[in-house]
Amino acid sequence: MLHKQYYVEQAKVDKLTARKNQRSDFYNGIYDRYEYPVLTREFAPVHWRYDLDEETNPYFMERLGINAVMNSGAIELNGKYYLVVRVEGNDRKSFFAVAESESGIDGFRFWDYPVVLPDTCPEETNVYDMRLTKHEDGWIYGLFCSERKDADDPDLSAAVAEAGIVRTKDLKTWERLDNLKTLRSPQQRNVALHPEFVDGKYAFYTRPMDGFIETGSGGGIGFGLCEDICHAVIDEEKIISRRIYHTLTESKNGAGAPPIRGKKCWIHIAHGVRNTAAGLRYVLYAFGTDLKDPSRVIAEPSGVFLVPLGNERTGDVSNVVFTNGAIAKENGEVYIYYASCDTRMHVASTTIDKLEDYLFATPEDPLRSPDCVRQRCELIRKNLELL
Ligand code: M1P
Repeated sequence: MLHKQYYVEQAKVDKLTARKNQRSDFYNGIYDRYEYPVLTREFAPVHWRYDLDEETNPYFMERLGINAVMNSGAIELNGKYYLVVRVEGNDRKSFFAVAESESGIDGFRFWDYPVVLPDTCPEETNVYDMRLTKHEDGWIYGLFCSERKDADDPDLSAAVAEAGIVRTKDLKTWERLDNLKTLRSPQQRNVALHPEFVDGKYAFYTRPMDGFIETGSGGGIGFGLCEDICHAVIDEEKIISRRIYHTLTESKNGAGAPPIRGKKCWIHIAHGVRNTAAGLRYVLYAFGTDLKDPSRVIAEPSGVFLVPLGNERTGDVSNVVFTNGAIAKENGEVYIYYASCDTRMHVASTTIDKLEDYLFATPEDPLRSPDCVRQRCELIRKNLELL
């Protein structure tokens, strides 16, 4: 017989998991948003948080609380939808856990145990933000941020970020490979693996950074090739999506999920960051690259793709949306999973056709107010002729 509160808490998790999600009344024609987050910390199993033994926990106290669930990799396997979720404990450390759903928009339930990655580096203090790639070599790769204290810097917050690499066939057994080495960039975060070979090599989207927070001389989202994924080394990183003054990527940007193969291009949904008086603002933007040469940008619609709205604007790190997972279904539907404010997970749904129309028919950013107003006046003039 368990403590009676166990049944109360478990009923709350079961109710959340059983809750049907539905499209909200938000409209922009590009994607649909949903009424409820797909995961919050309240979805974490009771047996992850409480000691269920009445002898050692007579007050039924939470022992290992969960603070947030966020930035999740996503994959469809055998008709089911899986998120590899960044779960942050009350101790600030993140770990990965698989949550499974039949629909992709609701019913996500965590597996009994979190992912236990091979522990290969004693200095590694935190791991987060896994991007999953179903690669044509047959493996599912997970690329994530591996963070440790910068031993050369006395500042207590000084850290080093590298890209860790694991691979699996079933999301249960994970093999750890060497961390990615980028010879020209001291730090890396937001690294994703392209799903196909490019010139017979593994292709990575990188984010060169001089420091842990600041990208410094890092110019944007990079692209680099390497032959051996088990000991991945990249020399040259070609910047494909540049940081630009007075745009949403002015402070930094980073790849989202690995790109989706469309009919006309590789579809990328990335994040861009700008500074404001209220701190950094993270939004999503999109671009398209050539199907044969994924390092060549061929579509660059202007402006934001998705921003935090309503309740999405508040949380542990406010004014942030972040994506590192998306699922393109066989029927052309696309689920984009995004976190708000490093706190909870949401889904937006669209289609490949809509995304490509958005990419190619949305005008580019003319980068100056006078040109932007001319661009808008042209749209208004054309519309007024129709009204
Ligand atoms: O807090 C917002 C995001 O900050 C980082 O992103 P970036 O490297 O682009 O600054 C990441 O740590 C991410 O986890 C976090 O959501």
